[in-house]
Amino acid sequence: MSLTNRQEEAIFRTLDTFQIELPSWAFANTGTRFGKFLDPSAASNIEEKLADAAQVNRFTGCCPSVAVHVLWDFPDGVASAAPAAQKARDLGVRIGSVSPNVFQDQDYKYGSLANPQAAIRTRSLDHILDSIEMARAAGSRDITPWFTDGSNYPGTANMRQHKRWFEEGLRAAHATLAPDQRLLIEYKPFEPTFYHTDIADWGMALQLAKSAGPQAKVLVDTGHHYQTQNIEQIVAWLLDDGMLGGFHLNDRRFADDDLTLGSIDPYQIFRIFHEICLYQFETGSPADIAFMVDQSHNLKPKAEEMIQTVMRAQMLFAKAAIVDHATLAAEQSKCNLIDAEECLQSAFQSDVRPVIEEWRRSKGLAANPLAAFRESGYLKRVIEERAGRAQAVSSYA
Ligand code: AFD
Ligand code: MN
Ligand code: MN
Repeated sequence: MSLTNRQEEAIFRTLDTFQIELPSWAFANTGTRFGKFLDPSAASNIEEKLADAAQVNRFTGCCPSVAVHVLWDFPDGVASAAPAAQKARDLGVRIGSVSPNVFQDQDYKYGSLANPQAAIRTRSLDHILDSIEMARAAGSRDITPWFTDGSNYPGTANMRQHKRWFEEGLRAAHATLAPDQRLLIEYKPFEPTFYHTDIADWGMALQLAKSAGPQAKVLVDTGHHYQTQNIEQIVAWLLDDGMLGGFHLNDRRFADDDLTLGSIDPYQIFRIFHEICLYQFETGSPADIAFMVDQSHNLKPKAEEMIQTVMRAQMLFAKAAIVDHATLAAEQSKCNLIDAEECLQSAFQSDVRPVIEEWRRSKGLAANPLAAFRESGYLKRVIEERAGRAQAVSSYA
């Protein structure tokens, strides 16, 4: 069934403003704890990551910013931030969210902001303050810390003390934010700690954000939930509270698998996007949400997988944009359960691809960004340029 004019206009309007941020780490060689298979096209420094991300933006038209990890992308700290930002601008993109890294150094073995040693708590706070400085130097708004603090065995950590250390540390970090910056607090139920994680769910992240200050919000990583959790309900509550800062988007089969968005459960992502479209319909104002991808791929070609992710995100958001909210509300008010569900499902089942392709043509973009990227020869060129640095490894890393 073809779409109505109203639906086509809704898709055009949505795609005109829908932007999604790419993670620098998705373009580099990553892997699992069982090792990694090196990709000859993989980027190995911020310049190459930005170049690859700029190609994804060139063909999709909706990825103007690149999320960075300070230890991996700003090796000289603040001194690296401005040159990286300039390189990004030269490529037609910009540096997006800045992730501190308080989980890799040996010092953080027993935690960062909640480490029993005050000196390490101070060290991790100083790193977060430096990251806020780097974000400012790069012209970035969002600082997105993810903490691995927690414990693996009962009795090995005082969970209330950890809570208080986090309240203290995040309040101190928030105090140094520039007026236009935000601190987006991410949560995750487990991994790499397995008995308790200090910021384990949306409630803890919400409470810590509210205690940190008015520029702190919650970051929802779609892979950071138990299998049966209703993520769209969490999104609805955070939206209603003005506390949803943004997303790390990915899909998962078992845990935080960081798979391609919509590859396992596209209906769930559609329902999340529907809550955002419904909020915007009911409030009449756009939700100020950062859509970021957080995926890392061991097997798929990196830039192609990013284009695939972006195309899927546009498709699922376009489906959410055509839900008939007035009819849905009317059916809900009369408890017409089947009609209400069918109203939502009919949007999800609609094939929005022809209209998206029309929107791309109207923007001077190729109707199929993946095909256009493949025809561009970029991948072949960078494989030649980056040759000689990667051999597949079969042993555990
Ligand atoms: C891992 C963590 C978390 C974090 C990301 C980037 O689980 O999602 O945001 O790495 O640091 O996926
Ligand atoms: Mn994440
Ligand atoms: Mn994750």
